[in-house]
Amino acid sequence: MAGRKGRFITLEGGEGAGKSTQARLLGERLTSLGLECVLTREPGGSPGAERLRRALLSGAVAPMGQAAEALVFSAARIDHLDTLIRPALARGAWVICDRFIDSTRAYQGSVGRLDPAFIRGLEQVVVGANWPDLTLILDLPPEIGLARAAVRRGAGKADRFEGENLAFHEGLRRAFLAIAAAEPERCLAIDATQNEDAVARDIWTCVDRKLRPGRARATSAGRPS
Ligand code: Z5A
Repeated sequence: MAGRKGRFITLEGGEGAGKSTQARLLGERLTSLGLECVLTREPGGSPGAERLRRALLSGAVAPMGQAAEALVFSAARIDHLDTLIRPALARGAWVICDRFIDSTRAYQGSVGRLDPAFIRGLEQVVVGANWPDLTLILDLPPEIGLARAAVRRGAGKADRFEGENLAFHEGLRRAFLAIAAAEPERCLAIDATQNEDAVARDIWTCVDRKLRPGRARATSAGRPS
């Protein structure tokens, strides 16, 4: 992307896979190297997109159909890219985003059965040149992820997606693994059944090998201010 000095990392996977936990741990590690790190999420991440998140997760958009839902996720993404992600990358920050465009491919595309040409069109229009440098797909059997999410939720109500059946979540797992297999340069599947520390270690190995954050720090420290 023109004017991009920072790095863009996304975390993807099913419900309760540990994306938010690992985004936080990775952010702490990058910050400890002296890098500016922006932690964000989708749907949401900017005030406008957070308003659309509430509508999407409440289930208010679902009756309008899969295509309408994909368009609302896209509207949220446009605002998020315009107001948060692109400016952060332009000033050299490392952006870590909990879910991004691959969630649209998996949820609305593969499982929602939207026409792949429609999904590709959204990717071109909404994401354009702003593809992640690295996408980490946290993989685990959906029963484990749903059980983790249920413990965390306690007596709270399941949202629009948490309430779907096991076959839906198994389809998602296959969809994310297919994305990882199709785009090995950008994506890596991580075994998310391990404990938090072991998952964080695998993620760091991958980030270090591909994006060399230590070298980025040395380069920016040597740059004239
Ligand atoms: N969606 C879509 O359809 N299309 C799109 O384009 C986009 C999204 C962008 C957003 O939900 C929903 O929107 C999402 C897809 C859809 N649907 N769902 N379901 P969300 O943001 O509210 O929820 P989520 O993205 O699924 O994340 P989550 O449920 O918050 O899970 P997580 O971030 O992967 O996990 P976590 O919060 O880090 O951990 C969950 C619990 O497990 C917690 O208590 C942790 O302490 C525990 N945990 C974490 N790691 C471990 C390990 N390694 N071992 C044991 N326990 C662990």
